[in-house]
Amino acid sequence: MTKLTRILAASAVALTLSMPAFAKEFRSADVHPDDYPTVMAVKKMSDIISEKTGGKYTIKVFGNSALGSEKDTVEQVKLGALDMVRVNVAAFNNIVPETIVPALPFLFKSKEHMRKCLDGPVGEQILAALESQGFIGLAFYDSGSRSFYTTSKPIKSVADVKGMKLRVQQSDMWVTLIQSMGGNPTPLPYAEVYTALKTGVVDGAENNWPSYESSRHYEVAKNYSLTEHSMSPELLVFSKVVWDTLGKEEQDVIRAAAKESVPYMREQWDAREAKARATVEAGGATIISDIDRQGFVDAAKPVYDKFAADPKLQDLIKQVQATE
Ligand code: GTR
Repeated sequence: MTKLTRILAASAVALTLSMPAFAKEFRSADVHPDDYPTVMAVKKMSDIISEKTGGKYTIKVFGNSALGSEKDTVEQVKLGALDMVRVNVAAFNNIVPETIVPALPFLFKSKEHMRKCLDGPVGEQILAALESQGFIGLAFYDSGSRSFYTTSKPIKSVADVKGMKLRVQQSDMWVTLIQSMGGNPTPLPYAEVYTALKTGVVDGAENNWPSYESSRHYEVAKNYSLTEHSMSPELLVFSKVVWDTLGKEEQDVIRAAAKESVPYMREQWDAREAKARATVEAGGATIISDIDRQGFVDAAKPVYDKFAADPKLQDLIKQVQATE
């Protein structure tokens, strides 16, 4: 044996001893960059899982839509080609009707109300409903309130929405919401919105502070109208195909780690919301807070009639309304 082969052999032994017998890195997708609260939270979840399994399991997050749009990655998770995904509930609206409930316009009274509902039985029922479609619902993350932003004419009342081309997430509920306000909805993947705004394919879009900021949409659509029309939360799901290959103990560790990442996510979220608002204001965005809110509430009613008439969804809505 030469000196080099002796060194190589010794390091191979050392490596084998320091690694668990079998290591698995789950792959998870996100449309946001590395420093966004949803991505940071899944990385936190990875640390928790790694610690609890002695390094046997970890999660690698592929951010920035690297694995495709939310719609694409949800399909990959269904097939088991991808282990996990963090998306907005909108990506599940057409697949699992229960996920429409927390996205309904003007449903939650406040951030605290939304958190309480999603942390309790309402949240559990929605997560459980995902299973029949091939998904394990692990947790909800915050997504703040969504508001409209436009490239030219600012939105102050429903009348302003009339005839406007507005980008929405790829969900029928969102398409109907914009139609009911008199606008022309354009469903597009998140990664395509910046160019659509810049080239005039759409006149505006809608999102929360951190997305408006991190996507740089504020640079091209400078009028941010505080309509706060939906608190559509984020969802963390695992592939049932992959889940069924895991033992009960491993499943419990994953579930618990997802839940444990929620308070961490919320801390990051609250800080990021404030920071994002300051960044867009400093970057030249105009915040319009003088809004005819009741007009938007009234215009959104047809969405409830069309998407929430099912008794199962009615029951969930009643539970939300009964939550103090
Ligand atoms: C963000 C959300 C993303 C995506 C995006 C969108 O607020 O975090 O998951 O849904 O909105 O509008 O497409």
